[in-house]
Amino acid sequence: MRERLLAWLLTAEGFVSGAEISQKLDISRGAVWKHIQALRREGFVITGSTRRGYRILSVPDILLPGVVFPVLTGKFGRPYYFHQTLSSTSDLVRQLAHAGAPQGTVVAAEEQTSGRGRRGRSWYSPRGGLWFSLLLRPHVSPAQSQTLPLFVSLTVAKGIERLLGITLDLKWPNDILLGGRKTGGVLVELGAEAEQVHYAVAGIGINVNVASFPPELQEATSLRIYTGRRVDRARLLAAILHSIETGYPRWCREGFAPFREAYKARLSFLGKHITARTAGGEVFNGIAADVDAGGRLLLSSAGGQRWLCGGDVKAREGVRI
Ligand code: BT5
Repeated sequence: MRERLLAWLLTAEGFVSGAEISQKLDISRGAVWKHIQALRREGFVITGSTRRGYRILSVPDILLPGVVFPVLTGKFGRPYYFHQTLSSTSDLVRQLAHAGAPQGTVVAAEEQTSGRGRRGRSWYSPRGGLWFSLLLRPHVSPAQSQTLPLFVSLTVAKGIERLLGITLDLKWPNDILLGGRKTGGVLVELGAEAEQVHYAVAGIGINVNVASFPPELQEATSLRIYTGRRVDRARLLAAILHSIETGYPRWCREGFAPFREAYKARLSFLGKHITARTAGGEVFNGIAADVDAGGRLLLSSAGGQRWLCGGDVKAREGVRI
């Protein structure tokens, strides 16, 4: 009920009278007042007078459903769950996936207490960021799903670029960078059997309005630090979901091939000397020469060529990327 009232107030041209609300929503004037008070407690600034009714003056910078719903443009983001604090948004999406939640389900949190990256690494998730997970149910093989993190990173970057008019870089396989510093990351976790993917949880973390980072993350930056302005996180979430949703049917049908050139165009270290560490701990040096349609990175060195399926890369000492 409160969401219907909020959606109405947000889209109304001017004041909406208490009597009209009470009649249309079939609730008492007292109940209308209670909902308005609850919205004020959540941070909405609402002016009201007995004669003219209610009008929203400002919306809080919190990813409440009532703030996010009006700006969503597609199916992704419905249903949408929001929590002030969660261990990890991906944990909740995984539970929802097991309970039969549909593709497009999104869980967002203002902060995560155990946000995670790949291979058990931790992800710093204070207030001010955009931390959310999206449930996908692609009809693809586990082999094709290898390129899902690359596809998601690319479309997340494109969504941010389109909204803010800035250019982002990508770092293979799943990092989003601004001016060479990490601004976001993508973690895809699968629920799959040998032949079939049942679901994929795309966990997306973007340092949006985060103002500072702990000493061990001095290589990180945020959209706010980089652009010098606060970013509307609800609109950013909507832009990212729109971007993923737009490319997703094609990725399901044709895989990563149609996205490969756009991905490579954003890879800041392509053609440069890098050091790569595989998931198994092996270290290779070489020139980052290519990324193929299977999402593998080609390392080229005097010793020959090597295709990497996953791992971490960084610039060789003294090389700027
Ligand atoms: C990632 O892992 O980059 C994937 C991050 C995914 C986070 C989202 S938030 C919503 C959802 N819920 C979750 O629990 N996770 C997802 P990886 O490539 O393994 O990078 C992890 C490394 O990045 C860490 O070891 C740190 O060095 C660094 N790092 C941690 N927090 C950071 C931050 N906020 N900004 C930049 N770098 C960070």
